[in-house]
Amino acid sequence: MVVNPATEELVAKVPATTPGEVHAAVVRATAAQTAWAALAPADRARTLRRFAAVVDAHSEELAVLEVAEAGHPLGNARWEAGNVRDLLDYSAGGVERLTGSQIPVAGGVNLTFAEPLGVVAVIAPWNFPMPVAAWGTAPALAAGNAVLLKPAETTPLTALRLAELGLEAGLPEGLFQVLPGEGPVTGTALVEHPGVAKVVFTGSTAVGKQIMARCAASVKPVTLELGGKSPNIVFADADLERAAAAAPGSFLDNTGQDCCARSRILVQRSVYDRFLALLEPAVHAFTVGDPADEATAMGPLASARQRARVRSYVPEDAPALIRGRAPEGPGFWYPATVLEAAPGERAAVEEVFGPVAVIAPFEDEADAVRLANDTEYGLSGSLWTRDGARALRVSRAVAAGNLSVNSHSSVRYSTPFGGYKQSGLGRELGPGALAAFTETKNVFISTEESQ
Ligand code: TXE
Repeated sequence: MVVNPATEELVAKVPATTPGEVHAAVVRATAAQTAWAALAPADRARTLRRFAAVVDAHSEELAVLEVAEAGHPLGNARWEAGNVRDLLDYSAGGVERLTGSQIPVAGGVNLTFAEPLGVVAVIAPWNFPMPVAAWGTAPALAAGNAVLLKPAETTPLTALRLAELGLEAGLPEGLFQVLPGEGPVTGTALVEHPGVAKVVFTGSTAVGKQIMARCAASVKPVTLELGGKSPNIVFADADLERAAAAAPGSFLDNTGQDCCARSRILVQRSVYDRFLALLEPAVHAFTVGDPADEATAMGPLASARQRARVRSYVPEDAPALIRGRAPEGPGFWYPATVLEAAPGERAAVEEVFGPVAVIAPFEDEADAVRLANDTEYGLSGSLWTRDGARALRVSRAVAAGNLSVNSHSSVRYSTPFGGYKQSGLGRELGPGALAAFTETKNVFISTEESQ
């Protein structure tokens, strides 16, 4: 059931895919994949470029759908539609560059081939339904695979529309299918199906572990993009005004429902009070309201369930250092909240996935690195300093997949994205994205003369 998070109105009811229908989809996808992989690479690339062009032509419609199903501010949703288009174009550019190699050996010729895996399952979450669906789908298709995409229960609409646009662009029937449904039913049927060669999952760490265990039963490869509890480290030598102005976006964008959210703010003790004083007005300036309004920076949480989860960590009346305002009336609203980090408190160590950050002082560089790494997660992190050597030292010392210096930017379609530790396994996007959807085959051909 799709409910508009800003109005609580019913947007659509989408039927779930049964395990029997999953099986039929795998059969169709397998046939389509064989033909797709046999096409000239230039033809596959051309089809994906057409897909990008059709997405571009429908970008406003896709953005509006994302606002309706996920509550994203329109400006963010437009960026997301552009991200899908750009990733399709980028992946198309990789089709003809996906080459094998020739390795010198004695007695013959040794060749390697990058071969498609077959049918890939992409299981997407509800926090960024449209881009994350594309992050698995675009490179997998480009590498010659078929894709079965299971969107989250509450956000299937952009995924379903993307599949229609793919057909319009000329993707073969059956090559890219969207299978809405419940995770434990439709998702499990996909993960366990012997005809599915790989699973790409973005979601909670708990479900990621279950999926990995299920895949282990048949040694099926997985890519996992899981949770985070990322640090935002502010050193005393930083441009404090800039760091404070940027900090709200780093944990309030997407209403904090972002695996890269910098939800642990660590500030060097000598500038802690000054930073806090600068942060407060910056949080209040972060406009909250109707996501369909272009001026809005933060919309509601994505569902009643997610708001209940956030409240279970931090009730709206819990003591806070900074608390923003949330609109009254219908909608799953929750105010921007900054808490003093109390040792052992769940909100300080677990992923809240709402507009909530904890803040704590640190003494020196070693202390900052120790605190930053004191988590089971390792997805992203930011550090603010004017000292270039320190920027590099600390970036190398923080155990996370995506670090930003004097910035909170983590995601580009052309750079690798993924987590250390329990934040995930494997990388998406970037130059290696297509290779993650191939097997390497090695062929040795003897050049010995026959006797
Ligand atoms: O995630 P689930 P939930 C984190 C975030 C959030 C928490 C819970 O902290 O508060 O997870 O969210 C499908 N087999 N993230 O419960 O259940 C499900 O249908 C196969 C971080 O909504 O992991 C959906 O499509 N699939 C995260 C997807 O998994 C299954 C994004 C994600 O849902 C399944 C989302 C199963 N057994 C939540 N069970 C990120 N990394 O950004 C569920 N699914």
